[in-house]
Amino acid sequence: MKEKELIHKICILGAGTWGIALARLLANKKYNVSAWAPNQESIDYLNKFHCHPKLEGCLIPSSIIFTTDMETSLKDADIIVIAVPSIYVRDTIKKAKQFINEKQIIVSVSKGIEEHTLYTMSEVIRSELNNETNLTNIIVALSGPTHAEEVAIDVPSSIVAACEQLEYAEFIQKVFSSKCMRVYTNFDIIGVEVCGAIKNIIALAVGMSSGLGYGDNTKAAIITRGNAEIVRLGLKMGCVEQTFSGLAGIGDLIVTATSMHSRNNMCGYLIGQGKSVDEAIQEIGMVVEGINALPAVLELSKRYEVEMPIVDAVNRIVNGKENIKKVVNSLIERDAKNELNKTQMEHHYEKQVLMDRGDLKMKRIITYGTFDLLHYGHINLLRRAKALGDYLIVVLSTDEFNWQEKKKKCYFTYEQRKALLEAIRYVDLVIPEENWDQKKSDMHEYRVDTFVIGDDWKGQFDYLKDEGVEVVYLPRTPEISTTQIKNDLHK
Ligand code: C2G
Repeated sequence: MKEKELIHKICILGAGTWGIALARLLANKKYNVSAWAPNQESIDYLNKFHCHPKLEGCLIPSSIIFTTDMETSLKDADIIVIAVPSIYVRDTIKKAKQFINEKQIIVSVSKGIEEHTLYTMSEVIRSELNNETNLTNIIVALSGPTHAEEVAIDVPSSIVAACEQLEYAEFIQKVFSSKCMRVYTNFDIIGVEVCGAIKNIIALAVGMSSGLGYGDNTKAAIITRGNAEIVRLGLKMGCVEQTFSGLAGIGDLIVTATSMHSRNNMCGYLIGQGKSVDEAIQEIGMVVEGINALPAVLELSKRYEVEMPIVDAVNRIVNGKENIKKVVNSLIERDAKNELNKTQMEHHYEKQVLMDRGDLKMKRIITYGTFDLLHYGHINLLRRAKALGDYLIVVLSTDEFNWQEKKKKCYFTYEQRKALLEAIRYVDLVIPEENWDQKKSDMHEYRVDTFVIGDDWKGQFDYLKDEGVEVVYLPRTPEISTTQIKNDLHK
């Protein structure tokens, strides 16, 4: 991993407001920065005046070299920042890859999802680098609540550096951290990119509501329900739930949906005021990523069968040319919904906790049993099992398994026994035990560290050690058992 002094040069492809704001941040940290853009006129202006018409009060360091020559710009760069609008990312990489070597780390700061492929920007970059050139560069996404206009004048900001290989996210964290930029890391790069793309559409909706004259309540409602749509889709795509309540998620959604710096918010506002989409984009004069993201996000919501009424409404207004008032009212009149889709969210959340906290070296314990007529002997077992780690999974014998295999007729059904176990604070997850042989695969599926069971089973499950699992037999609580309870109640 290169240290700071070993970074000879950073190349920024895309000298728009965000590319320039980042170039300035890096140049102020004394990095050698080159910024490329295709347009000679804008490059000449930047080299001559060291300022940008859309970045008021921003003094661009003269050390930054602006050029239209991609090869020179990329030469000897250790880090390449992709800061072009999302619809130009593929084409830019196509042109750049002949000058790229795979030791260079690529940082994507474009927000969008590609139409047809439904790829996020890091996936677009990856596919283009692989295409004929088989380049396997590390790609880090950098995304968060960071309007270029504010970063360009050192307004304190925060952002997320996301990469599956966390050590590279941490490397980029160091490179981009400054006294006014606080960088966090996250391994969930797809989640970070999905948030960054879809929040632009929600911001369009918020702008539209303001343009229609609706108030802050409406704004908050659309932001909240818009975030719920992003979370629903993201979870179905296998993203990590916490990403959506982080900087790249709700953080970016708030800043995009509430700030007049936001082109998406402004564009929505103009449409709400009665301008056509084209007139609104024309007036903004810059790329409106929310408009570009619509087709792909709609396609994703269909592919993953996720209801996204706000995204759908924005699409009907932008592409369906439907009357905005009619669409907005139809949204408000939709059938009432409960806020939590508990089962799906609950199940996914448990899985996510397992996966996320797994990276924090969480110790996972598993135990099996019938747990009928729950009593303090069971509790003693569960408490001691949990004390051996951080996360306790109880694999609960189903009614069929009990009857067929253990000849046990339970007093409580599986669902009742499950609910009782889930109410115990030692228990983190309850899953069904359907046969004697599932233990081996359970150990791998749930990445178990330790198998625990009462010592009435001593020696029966030692074979699990071959699965890399510690096997612990805990002394039973002697004087109590479910059978005992039944017998006593019989007398
Ligand atoms: N237990 C205990 N003390 C008791 C009663 C039970 O420590 N007085 C423990 C058992 O040793 C077991 C757990 O509580 O670890 C659940 O007990 P049962 O419901 O009787 O479980 P069992 O029928 O033994 O099922 O595949 C393994 C089986 O599912 C275990």
